[in-house]
Amino acid sequence: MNSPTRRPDPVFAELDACGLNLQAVFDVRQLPDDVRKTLPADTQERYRQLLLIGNLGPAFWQHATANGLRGEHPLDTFTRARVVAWLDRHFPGVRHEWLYPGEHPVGLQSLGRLAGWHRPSPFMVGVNEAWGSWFAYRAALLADTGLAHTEPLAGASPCERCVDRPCVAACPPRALNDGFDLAACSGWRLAPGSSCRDRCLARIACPVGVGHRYDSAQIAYHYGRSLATLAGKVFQKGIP
Ligand code: B12
Ligand code: SF4
Ligand code: SF4
Repeated sequence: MNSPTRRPDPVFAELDACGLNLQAVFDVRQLPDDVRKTLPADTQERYRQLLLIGNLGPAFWQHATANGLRGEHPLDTFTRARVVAWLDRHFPGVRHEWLYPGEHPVGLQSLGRLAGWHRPSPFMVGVNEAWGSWFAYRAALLADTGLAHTEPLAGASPCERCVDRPCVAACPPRALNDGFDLAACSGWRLAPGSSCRDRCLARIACPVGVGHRYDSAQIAYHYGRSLATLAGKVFQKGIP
């Protein structure tokens, strides 16, 4: 699938082919100050570009799980291997530095907003008028590459003209009624027999981009990980 964020560009074909089908390329000198100040101090001397890579829809999961899920962070491991192979092929030996997955905290939704992928939703996962909420950020790295910079994806927030707001009504503890109430959401998710242990009913109720919805195994995997994080059973830096 070609990314809707750009005209088809053969340079990203290998990433598209494994479901890492969203790519944005930023000029590090043009990043706003609030993003730039979160980057390593020597970023501008060492790197020309920041690459943001995501997945839209279920293809990434299908590729990443084709041989089973192994290790502690199987999706991150898959992503790293594919991105490294892609870099080696197109930019052998290029200087680069991983921000995510990695130890360097970076606000992925802020970067997604700059790319035009992210619009805020009542349930805090980004929505996009073409794809709904069925996308995630898989990699962010600084690189001394000379790729064409991508234009931000145009489009309005689907929530602005959503009158019924079915996501809000679908949330059992009414955690979305007056802004996002993380304590109410978390409390409900952790309750015995909760209907949100392995899914977010609000997210599923959103009618936008249903054609890109993850399958139930992928939804259960992601929400199982975030539930474990909430329960304090695992400690992770990065994607829950
Ligand atoms: C901490 C975190 C959580 C915490 C949130 C607690 C909190 N209030 O801090 C918990 C564990 C609850 C969580 C859960 C989930 N998360 Co989360 N989370 C993050 C993480 C690691 C950091 C967010 C952050 O604090 N950034 C720092 C600030 C400064 O960055 P920012 O962009 O400026 O701020 C935004 C976020 O903080 C966000 N935010 C604020 N509060 C909350 C609360 C929740 C629940 C979420 C999802 C976002 C969110 O809104 C801000 C403005 O846009 C990001 C990854 C990242 N590195 O960005 C993922 C991220 C936000 N999570 C994501 C997802 C998908 C989820 C889950 C759906 C599980 C999953 N992995 O599928 C669940 C859903 C929530 C639920 N109902 O249970 C995605 C969102 C993708 C998207 N398309 O927008 C991200 C971007 C990870 C990724 N790699 O794609 N998450
Ligand atoms: S159901 Fe409506 S308000 Fe809720 S996320 Fe979807 S478009 Fe936005
Ligand atoms: S996970 Fe459940 S409780 Fe939390 S926002 Fe979604 S529907 Fe509401």
